[in-house]
Amino acid sequence: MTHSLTIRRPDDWHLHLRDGAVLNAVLPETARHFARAIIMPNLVPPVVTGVDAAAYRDRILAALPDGMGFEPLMTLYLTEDTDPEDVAAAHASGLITAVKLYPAGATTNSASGVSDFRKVQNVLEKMAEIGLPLCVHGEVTDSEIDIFDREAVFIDRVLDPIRRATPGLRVVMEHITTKNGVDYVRANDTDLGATITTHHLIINRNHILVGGIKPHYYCLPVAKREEHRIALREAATSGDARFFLGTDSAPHIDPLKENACGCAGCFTATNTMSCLAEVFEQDGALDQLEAFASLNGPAFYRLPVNDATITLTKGDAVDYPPKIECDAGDITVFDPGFPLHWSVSA
Ligand code: OTD
Ligand code: ZN
Ligand code: ZN
Repeated sequence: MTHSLTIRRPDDWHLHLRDGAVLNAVLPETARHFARAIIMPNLVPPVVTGVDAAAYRDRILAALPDGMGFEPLMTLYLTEDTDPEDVAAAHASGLITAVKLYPAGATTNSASGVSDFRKVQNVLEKMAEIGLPLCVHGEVTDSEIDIFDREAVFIDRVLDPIRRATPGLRVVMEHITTKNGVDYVRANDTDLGATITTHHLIINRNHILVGGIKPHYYCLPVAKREEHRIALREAATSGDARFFLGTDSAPHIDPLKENACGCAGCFTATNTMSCLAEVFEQDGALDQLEAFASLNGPAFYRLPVNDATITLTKGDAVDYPPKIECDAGDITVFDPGFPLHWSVSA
């Protein structure tokens, strides 16, 4: 039996850090274990231009406690007014690592997202030309489409047409939640990858709704049926280089989650690596954890892997705080529903 596992330091290829008091509270939770993260641009107002991204990166670095190393990989929020030349300049200077596509209204702070995909075709073509990846929140927003079907319908109606119209565009399907998403990635070439969150490997829709509504398990895309969770587990633990970790750790203070109209998002930064070690061990795939968390993402983004390592050690149940304190209010840490035995050391 494996009791200790040393892997390259992981990266988080999809992370929400927010701003202000929440940024200060959550940044150390990620930086403790992760070397880099793709930083989501859905602030209010969103990070739209290179100037916005540079200022946000400065605020993140200023919030980093002394002695902690962490590299934020910035993204721009794609709008119908995005200027392809601004995107190209931000990429050329090394400021941004990806551009993020939100269908308007799909998730938290996505009101400025795209409604008419033809209006961003010029940006997508520029990105294909310069090799800049597009990160996609893959859900349609049409009110007549059932929320549990929105990812599958997006693949057929939006994603596949965009990819056909834009040869060479490198796309990351963010936080896939369905077998349809897994199958679509598997059926395509190396220009397509997908992130998978920690929580979608652990919860299905019953966890949200059976025995009382659990607001801290509510996120978007919403967790689906068990068969989909199993497909995600198979993809994540398979070693297939097209699948990699993007936690989508999305903090909201408790009063906004435990609310008659609660915000979407699971905050997993604190215990993600312990959760993943448990998941991969359950599936007899501890030997694939490094690929999923530390190798496949850099390969897709064409970045070097990290030189540093972390060590996961199995022992008595790991203590982690149930909530992170924040000047704006407490933030509840994801509860996987089973004890965690793998502690992380640098
Ligand atoms: N999903 N919450 C948020 C974003 C994500 O779709 C996402 O990436 C958020 O709060 O920013 C969520 O449930
Ligand atoms: Zn999203
Ligand atoms: Zn997200």
